[in-house]
Amino acid sequence: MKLFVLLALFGLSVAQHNPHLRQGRTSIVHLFEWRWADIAEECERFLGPNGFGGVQISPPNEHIVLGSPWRPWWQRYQPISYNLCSRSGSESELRDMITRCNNVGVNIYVDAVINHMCGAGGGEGTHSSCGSWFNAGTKDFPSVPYSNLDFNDYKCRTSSGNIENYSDKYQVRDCRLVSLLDLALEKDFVRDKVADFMNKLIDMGVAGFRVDAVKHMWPGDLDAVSRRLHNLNSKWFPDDAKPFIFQEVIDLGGEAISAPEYFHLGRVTEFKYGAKLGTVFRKWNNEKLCYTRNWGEGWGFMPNGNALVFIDNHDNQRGHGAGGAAILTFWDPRLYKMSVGFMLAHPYGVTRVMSSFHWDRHFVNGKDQNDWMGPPSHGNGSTKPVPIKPDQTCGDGWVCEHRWRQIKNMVIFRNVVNGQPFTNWWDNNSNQVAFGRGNRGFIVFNNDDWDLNMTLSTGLPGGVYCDVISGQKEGNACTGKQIHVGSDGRAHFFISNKDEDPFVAIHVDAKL
Ligand code: QV4
Ligand code: CA
Repeated sequence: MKLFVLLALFGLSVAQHNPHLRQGRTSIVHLFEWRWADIAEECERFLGPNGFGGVQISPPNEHIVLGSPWRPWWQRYQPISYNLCSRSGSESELRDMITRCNNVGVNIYVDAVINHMCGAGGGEGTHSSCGSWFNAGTKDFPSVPYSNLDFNDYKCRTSSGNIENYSDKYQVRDCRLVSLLDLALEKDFVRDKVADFMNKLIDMGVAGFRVDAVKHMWPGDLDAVSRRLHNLNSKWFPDDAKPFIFQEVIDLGGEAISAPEYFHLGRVTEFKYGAKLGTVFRKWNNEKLCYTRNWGEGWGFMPNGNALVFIDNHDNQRGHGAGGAAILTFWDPRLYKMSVGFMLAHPYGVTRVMSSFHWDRHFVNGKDQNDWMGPPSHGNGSTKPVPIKPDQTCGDGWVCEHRWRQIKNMVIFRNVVNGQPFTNWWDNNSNQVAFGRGNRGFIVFNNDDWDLNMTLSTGLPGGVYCDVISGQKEGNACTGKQIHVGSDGRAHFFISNKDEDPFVAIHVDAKL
């Protein structure tokens, strides 16, 4: 009987670790600050056809609107209500996007901000994305409705009311994160409101949630919310499918709260991944690419089945959150493409690709003064659409890393090698490495300051393959390097350290 209960609990929790990706798809892309109308188009014209599995969207609920024309991107992390109108669009646009993306096999994951409402200094009025009245001073949010009874201040013991010390877990969970009004998730009323919000989205067809600021909430409270959640909409998902939950917990070690406290509730963001891989590709701290032979759990990362991995996110690409200067971003395109390629080729974790907008970086004493800048916008503060140029890249300040040929092709690579083991490792004791994924794909990196010139065992069937980094297979032609794999599975690779992208990737779907 006990065993049965244990198994049942285990089954329940494991369900929330499954992203329910469809048709052999494997990766999620974060379309940071995109409008719903643009995401719907992108699902149909690009993400669906190129094998992307899902989109993490920016918070869809009503948020504070700050200044004119200031409007920092982070205003969306200050909820005013759970009405579904935001900087990205209206509820009907949101619903249309979810339907259209689902219909082409692309899942939607919602960024759920449920730890807090707006900052204590957010004032009074209707400066909110749906125009709802609120008063941050008296903690009144009538369109939820929350009142001052629904916040944690009575439990917080710091004099400022803010989190002052991350080695005190009570502060971290019961006090205000940078003054954000902290919700009393121990109350059934608050749990019900949060679950209603998430259930509305589940019923609309989303596949799960990136839960914001999870370190700042008690696992027991999250469990109570999670038990209230509906199964996914059976129009697109299997019966009894639970929403995929991935929790933002920054755990680089050394704090009172650690990632394993949340493993039973869903996956957890593995922030060590990008911080370490950035250090390796930058060759800082005497790191070398050859040390990644045991990449994953061997590097002290969380168990594979718990991890959601990424090179950078919307915080640490601009100095917020964790990871510091080691984090690679689109600002360092050569190393960035290599590290994203490495991540997508490697079997560890559920992978998330970042898609950003440009902003005017302006460093003073090492700090970017413009780390607040919001998405490309019109004069009235509304977000600009994402125009697609004839060469398929994006215009108007949208970076669209996910459309870069090398990254898009590695998303496809991951689908092609899905389920295959990590095989045929080779390294030169320095920064040249290669590995395969069973008999489906093979990748070679040269991050040394000299050429790579080697014959390697690929594990692939003999034939001519098109490198999907320097080009790609188009019809029966190859626009990049061609790699000849012998009947013994061996192939010769030459990668100059001066190549635009000093890595090569081949897979069975790019065989000529
Ligand atoms: C400031 C001061 C406070 C002061 C207050 C007075 O810092 O000490 O009390 O003014 O009014 C913004 C401002 C911040 C301001 C705050 C409240 O940057 O200076 O406080 O608003 O007005 C994003 C941004 C934050 C932003 C927040 C809310 O990164 O800068 O704060 O949105 O708009 C930790 C957490 C982790 C978190 C990470 C950034 O453990 O959970 O920090 N990451 C997530 C999101 C992130 C988001 C939040 C959490 C909050 O990924 O984007 O913060 O929802 O590591
Ligand atoms: Ca809290």
